[in-house]
Formats: sequence, structure tokens, C-alpha cells
Amino acid sequence: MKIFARMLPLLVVITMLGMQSCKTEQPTDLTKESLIPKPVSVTATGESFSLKGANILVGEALKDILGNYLAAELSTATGLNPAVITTPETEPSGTINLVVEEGDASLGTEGYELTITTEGITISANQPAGAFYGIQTLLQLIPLKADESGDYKIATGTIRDYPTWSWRGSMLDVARHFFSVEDVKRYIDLISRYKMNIMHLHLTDDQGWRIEIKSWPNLALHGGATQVGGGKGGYYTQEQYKELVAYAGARFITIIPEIDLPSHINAALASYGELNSPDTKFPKEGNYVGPLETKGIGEGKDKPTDLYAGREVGWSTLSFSKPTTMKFVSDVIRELAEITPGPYFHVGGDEAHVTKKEDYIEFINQFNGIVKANGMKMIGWEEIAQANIDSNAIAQHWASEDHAKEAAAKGAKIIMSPSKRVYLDMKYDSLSRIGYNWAAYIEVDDAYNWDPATRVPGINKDQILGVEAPLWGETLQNMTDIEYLLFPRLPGIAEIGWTPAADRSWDEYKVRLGHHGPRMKALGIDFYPSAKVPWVE
Ligand code: TNX
Repeated sequence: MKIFARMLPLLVVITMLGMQSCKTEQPTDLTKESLIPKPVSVTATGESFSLKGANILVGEALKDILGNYLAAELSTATGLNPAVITTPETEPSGTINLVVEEGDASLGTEGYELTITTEGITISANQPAGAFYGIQTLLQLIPLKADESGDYKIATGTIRDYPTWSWRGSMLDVARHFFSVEDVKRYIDLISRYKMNIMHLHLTDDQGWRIEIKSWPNLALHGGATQVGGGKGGYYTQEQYKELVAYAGARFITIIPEIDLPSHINAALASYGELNSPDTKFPKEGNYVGPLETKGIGEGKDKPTDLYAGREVGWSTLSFSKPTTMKFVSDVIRELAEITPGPYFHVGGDEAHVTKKEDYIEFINQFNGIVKANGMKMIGWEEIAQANIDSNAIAQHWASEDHAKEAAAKGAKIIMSPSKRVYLDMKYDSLSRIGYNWAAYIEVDDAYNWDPATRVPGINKDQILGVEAPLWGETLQNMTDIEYLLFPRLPGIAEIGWTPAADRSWDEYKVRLGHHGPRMKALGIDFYPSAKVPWVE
């Protein structure tokens, strides 16, 4: 009892300290906020804006895509329900004003200015995309928890911001394992939070054809029926694809459809035997799905191959000289072009190990013509440098600097996807539970510490469009697997795409990333808690 009495004052102090630390701090210094990607410039004015009772003012035309989007996000994040209004109120109380009109040219088409005062918030941009990115910044400034009065305070000041690169993307391979429309939407949603603007869908490969083509129905019906490991597979109807395009479009993300040609094509060869070439070398070791007696056969003339559920690459090829092959390619490109508003069509072109070189070159030349005739621009993996490409094509660099340099020398623009840095299907280290390591182990700092402009000596900044992080699907089964490999590397790659290289450093970035741990958790992201990052609890 005596001891207790003596300790009482101490207990009181401890309890008070505890209460003190439970109090949420009021953010007043905008420059201290952990934003990813890091903005171009931030100035603080030392006070705070109160979100409680705020409403959103936006022009009628952008009410849905910007106003309602922001309102829904604020409501999910805070439980507050801001009204969305299109005419200013006479006595505005804490208005978040979204202003899209041509003004400050230095912000470009994707930049924005975010001004926060004690009275209100203004996001202004030349184009809706810029305002959307301003909204993403604002969302990252909202505290994860309410203060004692149920309010959310935001530090005041001004952020002026615009991207370094126009191409900031990620690719998901839905061919090796199929992912549902809901999964792809979540993927799109997550990358949009880091201001990425490109979603590349690898729609076809040896193991599966994932998009309905009405004039060649077996492609999806038969060619989509399995996946790596022999599971059920699946495909998107054209209606579902349109739904994905619209969902991405509402987040200012362009969908890039990829039909991988002339190799990585077994799913089509299994569906239509007339497309098959005698050069196809169905792997003798592997995981076949089909009548056992034909195990991997179909190497004969015009015979459909078996479906394939293994992981070998580069062994299948379209038949070169047949008119039906080019009819197939034209039909597929035409049908997909009709439902793809974006200007790009990806024809793959990688790892055509069994396609004769002269056939390969002619194939790519012809694909280029077909894509152009459909009013689109051809993208291919860097191997397309071997064909007669020019400034009408885009090459995606992944492994060979020589191919990338050749493509640039021919006038093609380059997308940087160096496999040693941004192949997100690579393991973090030898303990990673899924992933490959043929290119490298890629820890979070490896994925961050590089610059597209200097990556390939001899390719200049003005020849580069930007950066894209592919996620190949051989080792992925579900959304948890996707998130484990994407996060936390993807936010760093988004920052490479957005923030000037001179303003980036791993030592400073890792602290901001550490502060995003709780934010990623709040979004339900199942990220890899890399020991390289000082995570905040
Ligand atoms: C290489 S990169 C591939 C893909 C595989 C990937 C696995 C490229 C253009 N082709 O077919 O899925 O490696 O990491």
C-alpha cells in the first residue's frame, strides 16, 4: 500500500503521457508530408485546413469523373460525406474547388496546382487528368485517423506538380494465369493512386487466349480454357474488356492491349490448326492439357496443338506464308482496335526462338501495316528493332541494349522496362515465396535506384517515353500474390516516372515509403514488408 502511494504520482504522469501520445497531431507543415510520387515543389504556410463540413465544387461536365470520385474517396477514407456542388455557395464553408481550365502552361497536360488555406482547397489544372493527380495528392494528405473532434486536418500551403515522363505504367500478364475483371479493376485502382497512366494487358500467350474475338470464337472458348498448372483459365468478353477500358479511363489510364505474335501463340494454334507452323516445337517436357495420345503433337501440317500449361517460352510460331494467318491477325487487330479508344496496339514480338529470322522480320513489317491501317500505333518488345520500323513504332526495352539502341536509331520511341530493375515477377531475395530470379533478385531499393534517361548509354532522354513495370504471371495465382510482388516496389517505379531524377534519393524516399505502410494497409494492400524500409506502425 505504501509503495503504491509512493508510486501514484509517477503513475499519473505515465497515464498523462499516454493520453498525450493518443492525441492525433495536427499537421501544419506541408513540406513534412510523405507524398509518393514526390511533388516537384511544396511550400508550407504553417496552418491547417479542417475537412469536416467541407464540400466539393466542380464544373458540371466533370462532376462525375472528378467530383463524385473525390467525394466517394473522402467518404471511404474518413466517413465524412462532402456534398458535390456545381454552383458556388454564397457562404462557402471549406470548399474543395476543382478548377479545370487552360491557364498555367508550365503545368502541362498532366500537372496541377494544389493550394490549401484555412478557408478552402483549390486544385487547378489545364486538363482533367491534372486535376485527378491533384486529387491523388490530396488523398495522401488526409490523416488515417480522425482527431478528438472527429475532424481531419490538412496542412496548408501550395504544391505545384507535373510528371517527368509521359509514359508511367504497369503490365499484368493475364495469360499465364487468368485474373477476373474485379482483380484487374483493383490493379488499375491501385496504380492510379500513384499517378500511373498506362495499364498494359498481356492478353494472350502459349497458355491462354483471354479476349473474345467474335470472328474466331474458338480462340477464347478453347484457347482460354486452361492456364499454367492446368487450372480452369478464363477470358474476357468484349463487353467486359470495354468495362475495363471505361474503368481505367475514369482514372485517366490508357489500356494497352497486347496480342503476342508471332511466337507465344500456342493457345491460338490449339484453337485453329490451320495457323500452326511446322516450325512449332511443342516442349517435350511440360505440362500438357489435351488428349494424352497426342501429347504435344500437332506439329504436323494444319493440326491443332494441345493446350499447354507449362512454363517454357519461345517454342510456338504462327505459320508464315499462309493467307489465313494474315486474315487471323487482321481480324484480331480490327476487333480489338474497335473497342480500344487508346492509340496503341502491342503486338508482342518477343522471344520468337523458332520463327525463321526472315519470316520474323516480314511478320513484324506486316503487323505494323495492319496496326497502322486500323489507325493505331504499333508497340512491340525490343526484338522488333530487327524489322523495318521507324518513328511510327514504339519498342519496349527489357533485356537487350543492342535491340533497344537499334530501335532508337531507327527513330522508334522507347519504353523502359529493364528486367533487372522493374520486372516485378522477380523475387525480392532468395526467400521470396513466389516469383522468378532469372533476371535478378530485385529488392525495393534496386527497383528505385535507377533513371530511365541514363539506363541505356546511347539512348537520349528525348527518345524515351517513360517507364513500365511488367508483372509476368507464371508464379501468380491470386490477388494476394499480385500485391505481394507489386508492393512496395510499384510506388517507387511510379516515382521514377513522375519525379525529376535530381530530386530523388533512396535514403530520403525510404522514409516516405515507410510512412506509406499504414496507408497501404488502409487500402487493404498485402505488401512485402521489406527490411530495407523503416516502416512506421
Ligand atoms: C520473359 S520479357 C518474357 C515472358 C516471361 C517472363 C518471365 C518478355 C518480353 N518475355 O514471356 O513471362 O520472361 O519472367
